[in-house]
Amino acid sequence: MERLMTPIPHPCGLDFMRLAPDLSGYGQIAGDVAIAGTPETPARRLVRLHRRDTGAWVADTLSAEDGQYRFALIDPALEYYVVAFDGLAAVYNAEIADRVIPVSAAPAPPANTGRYWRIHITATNGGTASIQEIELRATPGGADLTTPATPVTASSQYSGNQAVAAVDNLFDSNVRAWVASSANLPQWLTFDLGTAVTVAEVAIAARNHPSGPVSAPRDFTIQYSRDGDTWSTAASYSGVGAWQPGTDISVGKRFAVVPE
Ligand SMILES: [Ca+2]
Repeated sequence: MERLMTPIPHPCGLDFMRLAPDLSGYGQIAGDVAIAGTPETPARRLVRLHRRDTGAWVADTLSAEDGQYRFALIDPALEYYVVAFDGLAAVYNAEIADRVIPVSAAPAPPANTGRYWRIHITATNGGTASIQEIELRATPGGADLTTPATPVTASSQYSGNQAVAAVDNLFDSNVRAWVASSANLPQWLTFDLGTAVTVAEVAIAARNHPSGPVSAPRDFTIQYSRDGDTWSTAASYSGVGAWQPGTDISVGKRFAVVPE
């Protein structure tokens, strides 16, 4: 006699798995197979997953030597039943676990964490948007996550004031600042940090130029994205004024980034 335990989540036991091509998702079903007795004997068995509503076959796997098996990448919204049997040996009857509900393993995107970050400017203090230098920091007052090699793109850039100038760590000339190519808004700068990071603080220095303070951001958001395509807003700021020409990052302003 063989029994099939009610499946429970566990991280291993996957030996091989064959999936019907029409079902997928982030659901997981895990359990173990054992031969009844004192003690029970773990059993290596063919384990087959079916949809409970239609009986359609979904996937096969083999339980490991310790009896454990796992199905992954299945639809978490469906119910299933699981059949374990010993195939050609035919010593034991097949055992069924019915009404099995997957555990959803969908990865929850962490708040305030992304590979791509940007400043999205919807208003300046009157001039064409510009920034001398911007720093993204994992901790307040911490190291700058950008470097002069960080890929930067902009909504637009003036020919002599490229987007990369916002992360070149140079303040000595106003050409070392990013300047948009027109006074149109919004304007933005996007940074590819290479891997997902959490940003806790942004420091911004206005362009080191007489026009820097009026061209500095007034209303803006700090946004993050996992793919550079879909954006989430980490923090919003409005009415930010009283900027000084940015001769150093300490002349700029610091903004705490808190998930919204
Ligand atoms: Ca710069």
